[in-house]
Amino acid sequence: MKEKLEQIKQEALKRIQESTDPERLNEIKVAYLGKKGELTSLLKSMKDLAAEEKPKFGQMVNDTRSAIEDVLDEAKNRLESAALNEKLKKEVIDVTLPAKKPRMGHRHPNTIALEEVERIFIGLGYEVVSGPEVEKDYYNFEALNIPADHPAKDEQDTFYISGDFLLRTQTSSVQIHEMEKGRLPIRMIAPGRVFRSDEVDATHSPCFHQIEGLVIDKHVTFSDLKGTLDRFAKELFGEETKTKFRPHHFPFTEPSAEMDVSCFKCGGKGCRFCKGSGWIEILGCGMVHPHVLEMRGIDPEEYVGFAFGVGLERIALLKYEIDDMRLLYENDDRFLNQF
Ligand code: 2NL
Repeated sequence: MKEKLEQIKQEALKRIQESTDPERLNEIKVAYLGKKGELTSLLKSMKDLAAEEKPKFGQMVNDTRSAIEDVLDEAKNRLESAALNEKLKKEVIDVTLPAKKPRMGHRHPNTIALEEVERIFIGLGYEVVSGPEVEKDYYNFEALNIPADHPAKDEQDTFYISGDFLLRTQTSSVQIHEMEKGRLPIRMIAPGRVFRSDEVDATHSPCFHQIEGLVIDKHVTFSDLKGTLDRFAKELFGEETKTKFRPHHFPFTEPSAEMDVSCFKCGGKGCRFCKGSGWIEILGCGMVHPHVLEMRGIDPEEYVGFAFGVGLERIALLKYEIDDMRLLYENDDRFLNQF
């Protein structure tokens, strides 16, 4: 039986030394030291031994058990630390690698253009005012001399919310609210989102931005309007820019005009950009209609005003030579990153 014990021990040690994974060690442990393992069955066969041999043999079995246990523990530690080293080697982090560059956002061309326009008018002493995008029919149309049956209401067909409420078609409504406050004089611009029931194409969108300006004071003349907008054009497109005012019609101003600027591409000689005319249309303007003042309780004999409206997208498209308005709304990084 002693030989058998020795044989079991040698065999177990050999199998332990040969194993390369900790799972395997567990199986060996069960096979030799488990309840149905080899050592246990040897202990069970002790009943065949002489009484005086029993304690001695029991001791030997226990010694063998602890010898196997020690070697098992040692092998387990060895295999586990080898596995850990392997893992660490595989997962090594190269701290010298250059970091990924974060994608930085920046101002949208519309915003750049808006801030430029605001800078110019703030410099001329104007206030920047904003107002609601959902308006009453009254503030969007009636108060601007556009009664229910006026043809201009067709041209600016919009999105009606319910009953009397609609999405504003122009930011003039902000100026009506400002006039209502009863503080004069007024020198303001109202930039903001406006809505019209238009199909999307290279120059139209159902939602775009407008900047309207309003001045109301005593002794304001058409020359003030021309001088102000001429300065605006020169600041925006360069000192060499010339302006031209063509008669036009708006329901809320009288007289009314459209302002062209000399083409900043060809200097007025005529090119593809200005379609050969040398001029580019920029904005609409005029002297505030006396009826508009009257409706707001301002005496047109005492106070006079001028107003203008300019499309923000139009400015951005011209300034950055973008030929399709849809590019401004697509949020394509490759486009936006150029500004
Ligand atoms: C255009 C024309 C314009 C106005 C807007 C205005 C506002 C008030 C009173 C009178 Cl409260 N007028 N705004 C005046 C003339 C022209 O815009 O073509 N905009 C893109």
